[in-house]
Amino acid sequence: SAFEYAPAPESRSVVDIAPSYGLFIDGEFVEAADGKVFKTVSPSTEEVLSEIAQAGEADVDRAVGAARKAFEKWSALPGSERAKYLFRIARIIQERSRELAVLETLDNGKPIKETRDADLPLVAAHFFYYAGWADKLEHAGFGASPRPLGVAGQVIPWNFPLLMLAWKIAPALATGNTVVLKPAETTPLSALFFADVCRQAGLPKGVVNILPGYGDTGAALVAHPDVNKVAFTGSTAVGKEIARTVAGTRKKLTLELGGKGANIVFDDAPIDQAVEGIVNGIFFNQGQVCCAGSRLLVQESIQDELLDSLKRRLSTLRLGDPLDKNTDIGAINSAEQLSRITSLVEKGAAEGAEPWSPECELPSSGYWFAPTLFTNVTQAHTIARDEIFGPVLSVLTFRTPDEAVAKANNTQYGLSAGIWTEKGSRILAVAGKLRAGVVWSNTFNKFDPTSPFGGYKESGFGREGGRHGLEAYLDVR
Ligand code: TXE
Repeated sequence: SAFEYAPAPESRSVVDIAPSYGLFIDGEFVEAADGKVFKTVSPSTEEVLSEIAQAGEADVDRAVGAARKAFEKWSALPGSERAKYLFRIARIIQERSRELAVLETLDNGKPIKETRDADLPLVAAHFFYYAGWADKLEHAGFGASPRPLGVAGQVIPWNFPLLMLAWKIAPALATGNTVVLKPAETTPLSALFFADVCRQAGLPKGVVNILPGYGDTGAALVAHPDVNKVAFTGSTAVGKEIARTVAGTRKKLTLELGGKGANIVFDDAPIDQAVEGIVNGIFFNQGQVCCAGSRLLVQESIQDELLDSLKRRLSTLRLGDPLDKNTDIGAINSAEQLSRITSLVEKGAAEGAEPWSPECELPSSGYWFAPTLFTNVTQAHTIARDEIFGPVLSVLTFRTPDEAVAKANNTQYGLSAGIWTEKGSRILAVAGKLRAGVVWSNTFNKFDPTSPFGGYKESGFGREGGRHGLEAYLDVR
């Protein structure tokens, strides 16, 4: 079958994973005050990778205290001095990117090809980019000398553990804020490794604190009275809960939540290029991407041709060991996520949509889901409305550009969209009508630290990345 290939695994021995890790508070790795720990497993094998200290309320209080104390000196440094630390962090990440890529792949389950070629280069790029802003804030359009907010409480998800950390920490530090960050419970390792990078860079104690834990740790951080700024990426349900907690306080809030991106393919699109974009849009990171192109809107006249090409392409994807450099589809991050995907796919079939998957053998241990596409999907179907956050594509059709726009916008979300056509005028006309924070044309899932990213409607508010990403961490003066 297309799924047989000669494995060439990246060696996991390039990274040292300790049997246990502490919380990172005030420049030191420490145990949780109540001694609690949890395990992190490799989703591709279910092997326990390490035992992690689990932060409770007392630890949140201690970390926020350390960040508050560090804020006085850190915010008073000239921007050019803060820049030096950020440049140093960026360079260390580059130097240690092989270790970090393997670690991220082990803890998350995504293919090494992605951590090596997408996650890690983007992580370093974010630190370089925001290092460059640190001494130019008075030229950023936020007044003559904009002020940092104080202590930032940041809660991140598991789909891009280190990249989400970079999106949150780089702008916070560049603007003179200090940070307490809670990584997701299934992927704490790269954040703890980053703590070590901070030490290596000589970052002053308390400027960055890392508190692994579950949702209750995140909730305690968000609610802490001495946190001035809350930044969250995760589910829309938790985002709303956080918004309720923050309401009535003076904390500044940014939320980056779910999505149901439409990839719109017109009849004049370059088909091969579009097929690559569709595959990248929904199967990159097993579809566990907030801006995934999870709905394909194809112009009716080319539906058959496009679906034939797409199926042929899907039959060549290789699913398996994420450390294998040839692997295209890795493991789903957790048993919980796998069961969420499975139940939505079952619902899709029960409601009358037609599933199709390439022939593909799933490994016997770990969390796996075969690439799936659904045809005969209508807008009323659950799989056309709910975020699946897995390798599942729902195919809908349209006849006119107006119908495409109406269908693309027919969602509670508003994060991303893609347009495939040779006509520049059509790109501009359609993009202007799409209610999505990011619109790609003739490409998909392209990221760059210079571009702001964020959503409309239930996809959240505020922007991360680019000059706009600074705004979330500054008070205008
Ligand atoms: O998200 P949660 P989950 C979507 C996606 C996925 C679904 C559920 O559809 O299927 O959400 O994923 C922390 N206060 N996205 O359950 O629970 C939690 O510990 C403060 C889209 O993993 O939102 C983790 O660190 N924090 C998304 C983080 O929030 C809380 C990425 C995200 O977990 C908390 C992830 C609370 N009450 C999931 N409860 C995206 N936008 O990219 C949990 N957390």
